[in-house]
Amino acid sequence: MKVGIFDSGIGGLTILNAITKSVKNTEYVYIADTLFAPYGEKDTNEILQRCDNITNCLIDNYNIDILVVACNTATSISIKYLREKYKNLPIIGVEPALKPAILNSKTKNIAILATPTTINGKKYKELVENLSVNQQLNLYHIPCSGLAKKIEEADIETNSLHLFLTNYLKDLKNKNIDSIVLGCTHYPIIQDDIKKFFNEDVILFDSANAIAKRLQDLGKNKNSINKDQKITILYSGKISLDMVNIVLKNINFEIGKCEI
Ligand code: DGN
Repeated sequence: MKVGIFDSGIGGLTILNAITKSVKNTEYVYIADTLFAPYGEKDTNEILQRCDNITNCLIDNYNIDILVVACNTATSISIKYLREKYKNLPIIGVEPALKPAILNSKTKNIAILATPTTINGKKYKELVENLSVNQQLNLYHIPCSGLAKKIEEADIETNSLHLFLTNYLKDLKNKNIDSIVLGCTHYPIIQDDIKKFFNEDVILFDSANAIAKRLQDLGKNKNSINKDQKITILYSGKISLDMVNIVLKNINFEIGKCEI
């Protein structure tokens, strides 16, 4: 089975990391569209066009069986369009893990961190409406403009990141939050830094395991003739190899540039 997966940059590697651990015997081709990153603050039509080009590239050049859109922002904008256009290709998208966070929360005070595009998108608003029915919830939405870019540029474990996070998270300190949704695939990379702003027993939710489970289910009908796992990472602009290695610790991969 061949799986194509993409994000605007290294964020989707947090998804790749989880799925390669549970779905073996598979060839993975990952595209980091770093030439166009970050998607979070870009024009909707431009994002849609990039997602379409990347999907085309993965089908034409790599003959993929399944596509994973490993980016909340790209999913929010393009999933409907891609599913309509590429009818024969199973496509898995990612959305903020609000459901498990609501189920876990005792205080019903939940913070959701994501890009402005995800939080303001129709898809996420529908998710909130569907899940909040008849529930008393306090959802604190934090559109973390610029955070994915900082992570992409390897600005992690620095004072500058701490100040940046302080600006976004300081008002949440006394809100008795017990569950946090990491609604951007970049954010699990800095989850320890985020956790520091909250009580010790706060739980962070991302979507990686749910995507791995979904791929496992979809992959059951595909042939698994590959004996080994093969992972190829392609990037369209610049990429920090250090960051790729941090996310894909102990995983073998080949890496190279691509044109989109
Ligand atoms: N990693 C992406 C997401 O999950 O939304 C977006 C990051 C970005 O390009 N801003």
